[in-house]
Amino acid sequence: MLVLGIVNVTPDSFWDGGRLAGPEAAIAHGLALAAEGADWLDIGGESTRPGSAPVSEAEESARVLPVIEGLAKRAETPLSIDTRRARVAEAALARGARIVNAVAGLRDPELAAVCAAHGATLVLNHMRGDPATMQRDPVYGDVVHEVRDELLALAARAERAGVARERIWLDPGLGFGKHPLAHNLPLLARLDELVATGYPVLVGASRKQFIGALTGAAVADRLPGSLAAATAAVLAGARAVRAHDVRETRQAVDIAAAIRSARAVAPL
Ligand code: PMM
Repeated sequence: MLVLGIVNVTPDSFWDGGRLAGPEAAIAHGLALAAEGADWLDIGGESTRPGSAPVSEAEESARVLPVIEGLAKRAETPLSIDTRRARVAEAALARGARIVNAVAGLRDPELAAVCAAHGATLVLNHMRGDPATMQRDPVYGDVVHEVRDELLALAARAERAGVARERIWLDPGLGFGKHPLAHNLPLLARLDELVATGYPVLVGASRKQFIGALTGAAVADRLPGSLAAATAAVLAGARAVRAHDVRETRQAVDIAAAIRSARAVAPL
């Protein structure tokens, strides 16, 4: 069970935006998350918060590349670049990242080829619409089937571009063009249908809006709900969860994973 620690080098992410001013603070945060038990660090330089405005490629690169370079030198932990852009991904891979977290899927048509050329692992995140407008009125028939089928189509495209099948992960993209309850909850409740595709599944629920919609809790008070969602994801077969709070998530998912694996153990 992998815990993916979030390092957002952005002024405007919904929870940690603006906390990591400058590369040194971001590197120190990444090292702290690794010490707390992160198996993988996810570095992002463009907020995809609903309603957020895009940043330029130059600005995004200036935010993330020094952090990737610093962490690659100082930590053994694998690094992913959370980006929509093939050129940012390529520069990050050249500086020591090994994973591309394709937060907007393959909208940049070069992204899969960049991953293939570097032998990188590729996380395909499901996003309907774009961050500026995606939460306006997302409409699905059966959200679980549609998300699964769209992710499978992206995976097929990535494989055609040369990415090895075993390097592809799927992520249902909670909050990315999803109604907080009508869409995110079935995606978590029926996560086993995504797991059944055979691709490893990553889930990012940490402190997201649906937890606030269910409980009224402000972002700062959503850790318990985040741990419940991570636990549900692991029990349904997710192989990794993306988290702001690595120490607490580590313990929750290790217990959930142990409970799940006990299903397979014959009674004494
Ligand atoms: N969520 C956010 C950003 N990147 N990437 C993946 N693969 N899955 C997610 O759920 C995801 C993501 C938004 O959260 P943040 O602003 O706290 O990083």
